[in-house]
Amino acid sequence: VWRDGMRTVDKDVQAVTRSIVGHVQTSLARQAYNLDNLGAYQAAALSARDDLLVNWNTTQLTFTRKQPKRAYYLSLEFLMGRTLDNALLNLGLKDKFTDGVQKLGFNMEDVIEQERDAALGNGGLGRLAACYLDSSASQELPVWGYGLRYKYGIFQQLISPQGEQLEAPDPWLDNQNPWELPRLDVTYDIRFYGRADRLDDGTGRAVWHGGQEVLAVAYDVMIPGYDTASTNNLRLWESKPQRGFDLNSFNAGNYEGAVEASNSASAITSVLYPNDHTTCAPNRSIPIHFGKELRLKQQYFWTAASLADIMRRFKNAGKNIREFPDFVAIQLNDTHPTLAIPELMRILIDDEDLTWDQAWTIVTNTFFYTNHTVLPEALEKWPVPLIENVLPRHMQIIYDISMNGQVLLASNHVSDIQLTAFVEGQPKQVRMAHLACIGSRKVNGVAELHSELVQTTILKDFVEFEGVSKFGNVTNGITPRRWLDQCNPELSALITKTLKIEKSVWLKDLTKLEGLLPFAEDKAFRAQWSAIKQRNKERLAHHVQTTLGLIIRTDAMFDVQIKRIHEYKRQTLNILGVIHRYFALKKMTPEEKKKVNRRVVFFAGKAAPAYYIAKLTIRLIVNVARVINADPDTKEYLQLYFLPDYSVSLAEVLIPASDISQHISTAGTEASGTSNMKFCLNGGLLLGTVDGANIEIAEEVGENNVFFFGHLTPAVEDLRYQHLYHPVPIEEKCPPLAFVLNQISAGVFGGDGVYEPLLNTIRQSDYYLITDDFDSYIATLEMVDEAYLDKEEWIKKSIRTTAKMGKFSSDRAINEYAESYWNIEPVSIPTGG
Ligand code: 26Q
Repeated sequence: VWRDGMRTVDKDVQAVTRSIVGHVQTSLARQAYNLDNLGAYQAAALSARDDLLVNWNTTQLTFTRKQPKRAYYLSLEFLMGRTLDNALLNLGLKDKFTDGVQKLGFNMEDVIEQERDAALGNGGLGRLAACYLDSSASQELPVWGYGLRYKYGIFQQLISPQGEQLEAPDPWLDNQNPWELPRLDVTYDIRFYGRADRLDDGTGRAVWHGGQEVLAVAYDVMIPGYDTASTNNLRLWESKPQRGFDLNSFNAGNYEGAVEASNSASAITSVLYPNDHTTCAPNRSIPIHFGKELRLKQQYFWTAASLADIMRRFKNAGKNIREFPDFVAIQLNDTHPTLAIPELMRILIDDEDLTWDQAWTIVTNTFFYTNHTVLPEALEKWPVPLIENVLPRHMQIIYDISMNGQVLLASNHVSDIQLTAFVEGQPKQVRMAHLACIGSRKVNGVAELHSELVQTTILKDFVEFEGVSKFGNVTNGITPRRWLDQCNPELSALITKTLKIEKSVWLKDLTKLEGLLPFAEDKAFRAQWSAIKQRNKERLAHHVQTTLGLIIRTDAMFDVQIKRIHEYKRQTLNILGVIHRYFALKKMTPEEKKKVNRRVVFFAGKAAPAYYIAKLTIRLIVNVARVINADPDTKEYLQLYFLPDYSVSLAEVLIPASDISQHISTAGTEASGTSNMKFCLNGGLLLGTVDGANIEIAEEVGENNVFFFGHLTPAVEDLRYQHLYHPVPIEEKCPPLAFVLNQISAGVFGGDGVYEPLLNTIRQSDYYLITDDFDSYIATLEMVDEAYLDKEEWIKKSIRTTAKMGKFSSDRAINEYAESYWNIEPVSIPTGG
């Protein structure tokens, strides 16, 4: 018998039940005998929260006493998912609680399912932030997260009978949230608009006054480390009016005006922006500035409150302001928090009386910037007039930073200083990536290839100017606690048994998985391995049946693509491949069909509400599914599902069930990808392009264990040039693809011509190279089929893949940030409160 991890809280089952029942009576004001699952969840959560609080307090007290250098992770998104299961696992109390709720007549899995996801993020960037918090606490690193407490997280996705995506609000706080602690005493006044008057004392200082003031209120979320008492904090800001409403307007009879200011204050943190990779509506049918002011206000509100909080903590420690970078490192998660750079300049110059140079030295030793994309349309740019209006003082500072940069550049004999200017264009816009770069100590990308592209494309001129040593790479990682132990408990147990080490050892040093390699040769082990995959498929099928009422066959290969819907991720390539397979099946004789590998293809993912082409892609998938799944000629061999409302919790069911997953972005477009790591960790094989972290996964697991296809990054630009200046009709270039497109146009999947704009993106510029990669994609899918038919060989690949995923633990990634960038060290926390 191995321990389920060191218990950081000492408790027996009786104490657990007592505590749960206590919460039923006193916190929920209910009786234990007529409790439902939701009540049981709430009481269990409150009970677990008591335990978290003890560790959280000890941790924060230890930090205050020891005053270590701390790191702050500024992210507009934290895609946390559910908390209860994770909290119990990290506390080492899962077994006790499972027994405890059972004694009260409940099933732990049902109880866990009652919790709503905290979905304060769009996708990869937000989930990465969540994994990094888990790893920071687990590595006992003094790291806090700062974000916004959106009232509504990412929208809920519904699919209409026509297959269209519909968006509904996500009122995740409706059932109240046991995981947050309101800190109504921790507040800051945040100013917008008004005027900035420079003092004419030659210091460059200014006074910013007037305008609107909004209150930032702190809510703290406890982040428990795994197998340690170390419990970090995620501080989320809520916006509130400074006073309930404007009494002057009210008394003057202007009731609407009286509540208007109050509404506009609350609006700042009311909803997460559902766009990823597009800073404006992609089809440009919506004016570029539409809705942008609120986003800018979100960004400033959050960075200003976070910096004020960091500054207050720093000052309470009684240090000299010049020591700021010795005690504070701030990581900018993409350019969204870039306003923190001019904001810290403002604080240091206007409030702390430092000179420009003193302030700039502090700033450029405090910030670190991670880039998450090189797609041009995703790079943030803010119109100068908008910043001037909302943040007049910051616009002055940005101009000053720009001017100083230009002077420096000129003295460094940089060839074309225009390129590095970050206030450019007509109308003038501020390029946030340039500002983030120049104001940071280090800049990194999120996978080797991507970091290379950052240095050779978007920030090329800064490499020339500031030297290559400013630039680096930290390949993303994922937490093996959630993405293996929690989502795939059977596989986790088999691994522990096989490695003959405690679970807490390999979950904290994931390279230990290599010990599984010899067992790939062990037939009995392979049988257990594949039986677990089979049960995970049945678990998924059961989930789909209970939530959607669909019956899915489980005696087939499960082929999964789950991620935000975007042209660069090429869900279109996948669906066109499915249609190609469908017609191939229809042509087969019964004899031929017998040799076919059965496939169930799953898609899930949300489209940005204004992203017309992405929404059409969903519609096409849903309608193709309708035809294929009903066709008696093919339905035994090919099934297709679009699962609505993709979420962290849905991913936790889908990923362990996958035989193969698709990560098929046009080469050079996917910065890293992180679900690729999750699938491989769970023994799913990877079908992908030579892009992002796929490349490093292949390096680890061996090229013979992944399925690569498609053109490579250096070819992409040339191919696009060819499309533009030497177009070849698809009929000539790729007849099988032309056939598929024509079938869609002919209405085989209904739609009455609605898909034409989507098909035209391929027929016309084909920016994402569907026509160039289709043949090799189809050929590779066939290789996958063939490989799957050799069951034993496939399981070996699966085992070897899991065994070699150690590098992709977010523990490794967070340690790289801590050591090479932030210069922070672990602080051990005494157990037992
Ligand atoms: C920006 C301005 C205005 C409105 C929205 C945005 C915005 C919001 C979210 C822009 C981008 C995002 C999200 C980007 C994202 O998730 N990127 C992904 O980050 C992952 C973690 O590094 C990578 O693995 C993925 O490759 C990358 O696409």
